[in-house]
Parts: sequence; C-alpha cells; structure tokens
Amino acid sequence: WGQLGHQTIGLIAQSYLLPNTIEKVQFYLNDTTPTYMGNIATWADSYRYLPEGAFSYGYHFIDSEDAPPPDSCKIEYPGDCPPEGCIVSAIANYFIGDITQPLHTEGYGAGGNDVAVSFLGKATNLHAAWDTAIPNRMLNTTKPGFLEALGWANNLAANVNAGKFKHDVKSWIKHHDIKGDGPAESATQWARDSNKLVCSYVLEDGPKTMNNTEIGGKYYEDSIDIVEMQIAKGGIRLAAWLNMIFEGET
Ligand code: DCM
Ligand code: DCM
Ligand code: ZN
Repeated sequence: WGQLGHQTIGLIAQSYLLPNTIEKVQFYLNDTTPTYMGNIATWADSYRYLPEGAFSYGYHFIDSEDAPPPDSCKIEYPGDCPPEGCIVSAIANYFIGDITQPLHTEGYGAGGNDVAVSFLGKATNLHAAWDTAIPNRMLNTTKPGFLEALGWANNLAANVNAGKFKHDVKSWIKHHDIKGDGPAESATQWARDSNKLVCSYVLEDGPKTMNNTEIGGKYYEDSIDIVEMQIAKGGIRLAAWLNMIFEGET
C-alpha cells in the first residue's frame, strides 16, 4: 500500500489497542500524540530505501511462484521465501501493513510492477495502482494527507464495529499465534488469503490481457470493495497482533 493505505491501517489498529498495549506502543514509538500509530505508518517504506534499511526491502512482500494467474494462485512457505527473508518470515519482527495488498503476495511480473496499465489516462503499473492510485481515487484525492487517512479509518472502523464487516472480523484474526512457529504460520495464512484475491480478481483476466489496458473504469469500480476490506483487515490484524504481544490477548 501507499501512504494513504498504511496510515489508515495504523489508525484503524490504534482504535482497537488495549490499555497496556497502548502504553507500550506509545513508549516504544516515543509518541503520545492522538495519532501515534498513524504517524509511524509509512516509516518502513522510507527506511527500506536508506542504505542501512536496504536489508528490509524484501520484507514487504512474498513472490509466490504460481505464475501466471488466473490459472493458479498458491503460496508455498518456506518455498516462496528467499534465504534473505520475505514478508511471511519477517512478520514476527517486522511489518504487518503490506500483507493485505494482494500483489504483495504475487510473484508474477514482480508483484504486478511489470504490468503496464493506465489509470484514468495516466500511465502507471498494476502494483502502483493497487498501492496508491485506487485508494486515492476512492478518497477522491490525488494527494492524500493525514485527514483523508483519519476519515477513512473512522469509516472502516464503524463498518467493523456495526456495519458490513461486523461478521467477518472474527475470521480475520482466527489464525493468530505468537508462540514458536506461530508468526510464520499466521503470516502464511494471511499471505494465502491475499494471494487468493490475485486469482479471483486482481489478475483475473490474465496479466497479459491486462497489459496496456485502462483500469479506471469497471476494473476500478469492482476493486473498491476489495480494497476497503483489505485495509480494514490490515488494521484489525495489526491491533490484534500488538494486543497479543503486549497482553496475551487476541
Ligand atoms: N516510497 C518511499 N520512498 C521512495 C519511493 C517510494 O517512501 N523513495 C513509497 C511510495 C509508496 C510506497 O513506497 O507510498 C510503495 O511501497 P509498497 O509497495 O512497499 O507499499
Ligand atoms: N514489490 C513487490 N514484489 C516484488 C517487488 C516489489 O510487491 N517482487 C513491491 C515493493 C515496492 C513496490 O512493489 O514497494 C515497488 O517496487 P520498487 O520500489 O522496486 O519499484
Ligand atoms: Zn506495494
């Protein structure tokens, strides 16, 4: 996800943290402002481009070798994870935010980075569209600020609490386990959950057919529900994971 997605996930997560977890997270982040989780949400995306953060570049995704969808979507763990690590092996110590972006669990065309598309007339690639252009368009902005993320987080949290996601939430966090191989096993389930969407929608028509097409119309319209669910899911999983770490609860 891009800035908007990551900030929204952080802000959703923040509203589900339990008291002791809030205290610990604020302590480690050294931030007690009202948006402490939103403020840090894009840190991992800048860090990986610094020389000292280069080791973490591959921790943002897993390149499933199931290409080319839609014929098969499949995550093999540890098979799909290189020795340097991937988003599944890194979950125990690192970043939860990106694993709900379907193309972060797909190897084809480097997670869709090599699939050229146009979005409302503007040349881009499929990965960037899912990270950024689609979420931005959903919020009716080309340059999202913190207010867009806050508004979106509130809206999605309301749908988790009493709206269209009310009945899904339990299934989003049912694989959480922190002991032993738990983190990698949980993360493998999450990666499979995302990777399934690659075949059922994201690359449904076949990546080659999508090359150089305009995706700002029906493709965009039908992606909205998926993006909303995946961002909400990311926030809920992040909160549950932190609660589990700091209070032994899920
Ligand atoms: N990005 C960044 N610094 C750069 C280049 C890109 O912070 N030099 C950000 C822009 C997008 C995000 O990375 O918000 C996309 O990353 P990912 O696909 O891992 O979510
Ligand atoms: N990415 C991915 N899978 C890959 C390579 C990259 O999901 N095999 C993601 C990580 C980056 C984004 O795509 O945030 C853009 O990649 P880059 O920064 O290499 O242009
Ligand atoms: Zn991305």
